[in-house]
Amino acid sequence: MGGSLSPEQVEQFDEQGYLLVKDVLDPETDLDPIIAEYDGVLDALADELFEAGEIESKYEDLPFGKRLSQIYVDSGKVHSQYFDFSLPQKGVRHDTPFWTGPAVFSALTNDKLLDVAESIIGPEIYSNPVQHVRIKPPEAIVPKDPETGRALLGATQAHQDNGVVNEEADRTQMLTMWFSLLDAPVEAGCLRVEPRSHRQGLLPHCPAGTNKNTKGGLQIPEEYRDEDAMTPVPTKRGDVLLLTARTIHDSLPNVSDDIRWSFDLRYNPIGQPTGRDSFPGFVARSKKSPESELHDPEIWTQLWTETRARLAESPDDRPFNRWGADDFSCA
Ligand SMILES: O=C(O)CCC(=O)C(=O)O
Ligand SMILES: [Fe+2]
Repeated sequence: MGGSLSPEQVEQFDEQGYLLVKDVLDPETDLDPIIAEYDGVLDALADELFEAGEIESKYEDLPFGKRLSQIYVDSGKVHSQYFDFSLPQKGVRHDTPFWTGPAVFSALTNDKLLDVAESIIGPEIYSNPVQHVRIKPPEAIVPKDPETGRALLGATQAHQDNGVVNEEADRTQMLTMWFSLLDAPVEAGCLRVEPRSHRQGLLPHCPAGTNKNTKGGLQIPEEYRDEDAMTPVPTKRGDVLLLTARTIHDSLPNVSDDIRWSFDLRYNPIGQPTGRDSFPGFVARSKKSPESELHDPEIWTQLWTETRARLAESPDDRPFNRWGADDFSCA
């Protein structure tokens, strides 16, 4: 379990643009503490919404996934920002919620993940702040956007992660590490990748609402990609999927009856631009200067709290990506 990649795995990643690494994380010791932490976050959300009269019950007897889904249905809203360990791309307020608890921090700094990252980007590892938790309820019940009729938190459209950051990061060796907290089979809406698509450079991404993209989110138009080549990558708890910043990927809709729950983290060599420099990253591992590594989850929370205050006072008006899309993040 865990550990560095073999030379064959590194070669496969270089050739295919993605790699599924089985059993990197231990479901019980690495993932269950994160799930336990989010139980408390959901408790707090239920309390707030109940007190505000937005839900009829706190649904305390339901298991996490069913409870979260029921709360979204009952309130008619998705509350993804409440759980996320990042901030929205615009409209940050002093009270914008986010969650940067110690269990989340321990995932970002997990040695097994960093060993894998080191095999790809070397031993000077920066935790890039383009990162999300995605907890997607079954698409059939998730509240819809009243204008488009699309699920507010549904399938992700085809994109390259390089396409959803600024030009500054075009030469950054940004590695995406995606893992599911629960098994993510095809029906739960696992990721799909287009193998070898990373070799063709950065492709155009169309913002939602343009005639090339009626679906929402940034999307690479179909003529630039091979829909038939899209390969689903179902994951089990503990598996980690690696993507290059140029690998075309999307996700399937969640047609199961439970949530699809994932973390997507990004790492790059220290010193390279992150593509979102108004957000705080940190040194996760440095062989050269171990004293620069961040090991304190409270300082990490403080970085995000300060960032929130700064952005609430003076919003950063620079677009988050070169395509001028509005506020939907598919990164
Ligand atoms: O989890 C998803 O649906 C999309 C994830 C994604 O695009 C990413 O991790 O870069
Ligand atoms: Fe992505």
